Amino acid sequence: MALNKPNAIFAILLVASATLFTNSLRAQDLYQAFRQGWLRKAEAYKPRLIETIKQPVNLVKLEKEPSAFQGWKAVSSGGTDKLYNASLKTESGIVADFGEHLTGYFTFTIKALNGTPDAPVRLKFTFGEVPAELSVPFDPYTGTLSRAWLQDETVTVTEMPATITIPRRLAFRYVKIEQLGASSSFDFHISNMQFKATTSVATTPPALAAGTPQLIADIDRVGLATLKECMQTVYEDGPKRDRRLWIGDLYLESLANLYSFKNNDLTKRCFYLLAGLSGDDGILIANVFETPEPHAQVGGRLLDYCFLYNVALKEYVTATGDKQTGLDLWPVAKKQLDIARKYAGEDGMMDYLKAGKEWWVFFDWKDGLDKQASLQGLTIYTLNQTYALAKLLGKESEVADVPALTKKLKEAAHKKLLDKTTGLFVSGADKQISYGSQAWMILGGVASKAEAQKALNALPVIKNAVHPGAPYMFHYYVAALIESGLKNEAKEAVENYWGGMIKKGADTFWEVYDPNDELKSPYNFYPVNSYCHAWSCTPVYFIRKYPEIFQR
Ligand code: RAM
Repeated sequence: MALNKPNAIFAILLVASATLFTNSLRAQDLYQAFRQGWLRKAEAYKPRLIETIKQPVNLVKLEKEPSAFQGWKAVSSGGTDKLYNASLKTESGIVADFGEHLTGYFTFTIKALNGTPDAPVRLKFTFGEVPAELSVPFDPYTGTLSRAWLQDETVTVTEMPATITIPRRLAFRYVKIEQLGASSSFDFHISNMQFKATTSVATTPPALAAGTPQLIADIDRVGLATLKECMQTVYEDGPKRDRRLWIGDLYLESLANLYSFKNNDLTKRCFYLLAGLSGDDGILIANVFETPEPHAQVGGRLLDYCFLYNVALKEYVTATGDKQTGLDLWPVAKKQLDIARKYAGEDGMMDYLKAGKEWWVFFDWKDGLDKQASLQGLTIYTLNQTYALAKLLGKESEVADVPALTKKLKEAAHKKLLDKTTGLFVSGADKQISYGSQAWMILGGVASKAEAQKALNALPVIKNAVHPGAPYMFHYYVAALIESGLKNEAKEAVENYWGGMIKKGADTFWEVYDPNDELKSPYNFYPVNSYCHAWSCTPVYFIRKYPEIFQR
């Protein structure tokens, strides 16, 4: 349609104002000048995945056993020949064990044994990281996360022989094979199974000191396996679920990596990716996806994780001396401190109630945990760590207000949250006592060494103390024990908690572990928990960073 003159002028004006509007929107992007460069660097540091072909090592039977983890154990039931040589019709429900946790792609070959294949065959494969995942019915599904995270896959085979790869990437040790539909006029069998396992880990860390206690060596081995499985083209939180980069998980994985596989490029990739995908306001988004294009989870704002980005960056620059990455990403770290400034009150206390309304304030999977003390402690910790980063980078002048703010928050916390009679830190209106509150107050440096020891020593005998709900919070508790000089207690805590998982048969460490409630799930259905979870790998960091505590 041809435009007459007034219409043409109107159209030109419209385009011009639209361009102005878009430009003004772009101008609101705090990192406009850097964003594409950060994303390019993230791409440049993307690791090549190492692929290894694995075969099942055994067949197993799953047996109910009240003393086994979640009530199920896998008992060897012979070699894989039994499966490969027999008709699947008679072996439906058979379980193959690959002997270790693997992440990658599953391929099987199916062949007719006798008769003429005259109809499709339908099979169901269920992949599990732990025995209970293959034993507990998934339906009716009661979980709060997508039912589709559970790894049961139906495959219809229309002709045979056939070699079929299940398209979905899987994370598992055990696979159950069931026959859902077949014709009576022919028999068939699975003649081969293999798994293309992937990880970006290419190195083997040094052996632990001779004489390291066996349990610690086992914890280290399982921690390394956990970390290796989570190290794909980003630090994933869990290869089964959520299969993405979360800042909190990245922090703990990058610490463990510094003392083990030393894949610094992967750490850099994750820092740049998160920076490149942060909000236009400069605030980080807690979790991001790599495909089909790198993108952040819309609305995924988690306060504690914004702070931990700074801490992770500081630890990385300190350990590697890579100031360039620190300088590139300094604007991001600096910006996250606005969160502290926004919620710090005149009285030196963080307005945790307001923050809780405006953010997801996480800290742990623990119902009822009061987060006042944790938030106050983490904020102080972050201010300290970010200031240390600024010093490393020669940027103190850009955060000149930080030392005074830190002091104010610290003094207020000491005055308002330390119960001088019990020696314990309290949190919230009900003065709740928790492991988390003690840990974060101590890491924030609110307690003197003597006060810290007093608080941590008092904790185990407090009846109503809120315990950590997940290994994530347990990490900070152990870090606080070490920080306070309670070395034996730190070692015992690692031996009891992660050693507890080892004793229950863990091949990789779990997302959630409550020694008194093995069926605990933040998602109302424990088979959807992740049983190879990044934030649970941190004993690797403790054991290797502090050999004098753990390796003797
Ligand atoms: C869990 C994820 C991840 C964690 C978040 C907060 O669902 O698996 O590990 O960082 O919660």
